[in-house]
Amino acid sequence: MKAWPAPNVPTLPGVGGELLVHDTALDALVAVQPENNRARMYVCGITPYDATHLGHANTYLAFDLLQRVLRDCGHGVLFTQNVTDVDDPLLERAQATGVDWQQLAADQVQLFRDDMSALRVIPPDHYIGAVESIPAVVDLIESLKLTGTVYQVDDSQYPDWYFEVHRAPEFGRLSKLSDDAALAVFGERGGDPERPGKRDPLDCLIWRMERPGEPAWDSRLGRGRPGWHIECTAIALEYLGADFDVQGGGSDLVFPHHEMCAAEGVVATRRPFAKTYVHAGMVGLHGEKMSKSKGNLVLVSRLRASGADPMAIRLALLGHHYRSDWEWVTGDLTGAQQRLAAWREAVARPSGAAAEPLIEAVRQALRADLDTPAALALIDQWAATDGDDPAAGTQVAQAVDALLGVILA
Ligand code: 5CA
Ligand code: ZN
Repeated sequence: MKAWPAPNVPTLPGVGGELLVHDTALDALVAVQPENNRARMYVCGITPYDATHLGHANTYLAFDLLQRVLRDCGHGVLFTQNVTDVDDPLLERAQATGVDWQQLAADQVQLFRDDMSALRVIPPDHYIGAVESIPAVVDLIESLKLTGTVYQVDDSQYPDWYFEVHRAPEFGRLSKLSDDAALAVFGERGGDPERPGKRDPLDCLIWRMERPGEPAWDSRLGRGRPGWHIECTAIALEYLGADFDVQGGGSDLVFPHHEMCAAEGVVATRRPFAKTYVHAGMVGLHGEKMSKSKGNLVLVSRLRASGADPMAIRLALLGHHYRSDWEWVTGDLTGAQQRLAAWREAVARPSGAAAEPLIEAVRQALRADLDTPAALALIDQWAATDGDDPAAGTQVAQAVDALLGVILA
């Protein structure tokens, strides 16, 4: 699938250093140390049934920032993202609104591309739809079959395929949920703990047999379509290989999604699925997590259409630490607009305070678990200080572009 145009990312003088990020599995900060100087990163993509809201944008900006910091440390980044372009919520929305599901997905993916390029998010090297990954999914299920960890439910009408999650060593290491909590969350987030015929209520669907009126594809498993988790496992293994550096998404994906992906990956390859699991916090509105299913959304496209500068939207989101959960208020945008204006005015001055100490301090803040609130405060301070270095404005503008993705000049 086509991604979106890449923004220019300047290289700053003096690359090197190390990024520490919070790993969900260890609940600790760990260094990202890619082999051969090339980090492999997978970030779960959208289910395209409604336009990009600020929660999505916040999550994708967190990983954009992570990529920018890795590049500034001197690493290349191989970045893969999926699009869940066939799944229950998409089909249900298409059905409810009388739109063709493929058209709905295509339209929403295009809106997402436009939003991501307006926000200057670096596109993935591989942008892969669930539909186009069906051959890889079927191959992966075939290799799981050889390990004896998959089965068909005893249902003469719909003998769907399931994966035995408890066969994975260390299943649960990401989410660390009790059995009861895991069951409850599984039921809320697309799982089917009550389905009769499963060996364990947490076992996850990997291939769903064709139902009347639903899209389906011929395969060695029977005619059907992929389950959700196996889609990301197959795409990540195909385009990045096992034991890749960073698996990313919002914190609502820790369980069941990333736990299930890791379990499938570990069993299929006998290697760790990813080295580090990084999760962004949830953005809320009016007391609840912003979500397509609840409809309490602030859409990036709508803010842009109402004249908001995408760079101010970007700064508004970067004003919060990527791991925190927070509520969007309109003051976020007005505050960011003021900040953007102050920074733009400061870099346009004929001279300013020396850029080098500022850039080093911003780098240190970002390398310590992407501390954007600290980085932004440092730049505020620089902008409020006079100085006599005529090169400072250009240097700071370039650093803000490279590290934060915000264009000032
Ligand atoms: N297609 C799957 C992943 S394979 C999916 O979760 N799609 S999504 O469209 O529902 O979400 C896309 C990304 O946005 C996920 O990483 C999710 O964690 C994140 N996200 C969704 N809602 C919010 C929110 N309110 N705040 C922050 N991130 C969010
Ligand atoms: Zn995913």
